[in-house]
Amino acid sequence: MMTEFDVQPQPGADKTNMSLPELELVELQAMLDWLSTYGADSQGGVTRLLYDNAWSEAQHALAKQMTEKGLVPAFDQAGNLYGTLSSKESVSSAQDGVATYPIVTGSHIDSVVHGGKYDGAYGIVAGILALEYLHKHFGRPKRTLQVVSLCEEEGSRFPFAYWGSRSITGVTTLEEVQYLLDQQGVSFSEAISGAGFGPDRGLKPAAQTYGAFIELHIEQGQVLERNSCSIGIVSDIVGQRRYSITVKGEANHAGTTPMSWRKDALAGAADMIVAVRRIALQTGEPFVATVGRITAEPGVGNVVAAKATFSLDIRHVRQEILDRCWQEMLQTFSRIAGEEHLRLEWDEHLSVTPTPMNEKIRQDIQEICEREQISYLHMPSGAGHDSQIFQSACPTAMIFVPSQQGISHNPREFTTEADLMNGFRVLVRLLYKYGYED
Ligand code: HGY
Ligand code: MN
Ligand code: MN
Repeated sequence: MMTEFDVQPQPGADKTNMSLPELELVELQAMLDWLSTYGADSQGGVTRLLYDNAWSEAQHALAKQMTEKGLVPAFDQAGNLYGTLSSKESVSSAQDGVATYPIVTGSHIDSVVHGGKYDGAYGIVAGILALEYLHKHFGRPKRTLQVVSLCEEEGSRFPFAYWGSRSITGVTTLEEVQYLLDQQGVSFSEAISGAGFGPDRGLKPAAQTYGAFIELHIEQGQVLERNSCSIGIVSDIVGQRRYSITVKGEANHAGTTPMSWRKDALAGAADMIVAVRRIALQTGEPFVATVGRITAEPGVGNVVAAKATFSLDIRHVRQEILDRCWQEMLQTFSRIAGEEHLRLEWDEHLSVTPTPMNEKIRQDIQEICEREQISYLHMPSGAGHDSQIFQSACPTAMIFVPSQQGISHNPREFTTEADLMNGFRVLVRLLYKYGYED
C-alpha cells in the first residue's frame, strides 16, 4: 500500500529560507572521480555492468562510504543498496497506521559500455552527501530519508532494463528474469548469485514503500545549455520500446552465388535499418529511433550471411505515435523479408509508457529554484530513467543539471562543478522540506 505523500506547504513552515552552510565544492566532484575508478575502462570512460566485478566493488565501496557518512547501509535481494538516515521516531512500518514512509533519492550504479562518470553516479553521490550534510547541520529528520544506489537501469548486460526500480516496486520478480542470458551466455541467475544476491540474501525489495522518490540526474541532452538554464524540472519521461530484430537467410558462397539467387540476411537487415531512419525522419521530432548494435553469422567476408540480428530503440512522449511507428516499421521489415526470401523474427524486451512526473513536487522544486535564484526550465526527458518506474508506486520527480554539449553515454560526458552544486543545493532544500519540516 502506498500513501499519497502530503506535499502541501505547511502554514508558517517556510524554514527552507534557511541559510545553506556551503558544502566543500571539491567533495562532490572528488567523490564522483573516486566512484568512476570502479569500472574505469581503456577508453577513458566507465564500464560497470550489473553484477560484474566493478559493479560489486562499487556497491560495497558505497556501502562503506555510507557508514562513514553516518547512514545505515543495507542491500536488498536484487543488490540495490540503501543508505538510511532514520527519523527521530523509529521508522514505523505500514502496519501501525502511522507509517512514516521514507523520502528516497538516488539513481543507478550501472553504466553503458564506455559510458561517462556522471550518468546515474551523480544522483547517488549527491544523495549520500545531501543526507550527510542535512544530518550534520540539522540533526535527525522528522521523516526518514534514504539514498538508494539502484543495481541496474541501463540494460547494458542483459536484454532487460530498470531491474533496480522494477524489483523494488515489485513490477518484476527474479523468477521472470532468471533465465535471461548476457552476450557471453551467462544467465541472470548465475550472475546475481555470483555477486552474492538473490532470494533470501538481503531485504525483500518489494517491501520498500516510499513516501516519494526524487532523482537528481544529468540531462544527457543540450536543452539546458542552449537555454542557459541551470536546472531542468522534468515534466515527463519519454515512452520507450526496445527490440531485437533477427533476419534469417541462407549461408552461401560469396563468389559462386549470383546476386539474384541470394538469401542474404545482412543485406536484408541493412535495408530494414535504412527504413528505420527514413520512418523516423518522416515522423519528425521528437520521435527518435536508434539501431546501436548489429551482428551477422557466420560473420566472415566470403560467406553470404545466414543470419543478422540488430537492436532497435524507439522513443516518443506520446504512446500513440510510438505504436504507429512500430507498426509501420514492422510492416516494412515484413515486406523486405518477403521480397528478399528471408525470415523475420523479433523480440520486444522493453516497453515503458510515457510518464508524467508529480505535479506538486515539480512545483516545490520550482519554488526552491526561485528562492535560490537558480534559473530553471520545465522540460521532458528524452532519456529513460528509473523515475518512470517509481512514478507508478509513489510521487516521483526528477531534477536535471546541464550536460556540456549535450554529450552522454560517452567518456566525454561532463558537467561543471558549478552545475553539479546547483543540483545539489536544490536536492538538499527539497529533502529538508520533506524530511525536516512539520
Ligand atoms: O537509455 C536511456 O535512456 C537511459 O540512459 N538508460
Ligand atoms: Mn544512461
Ligand atoms: Mn541514467
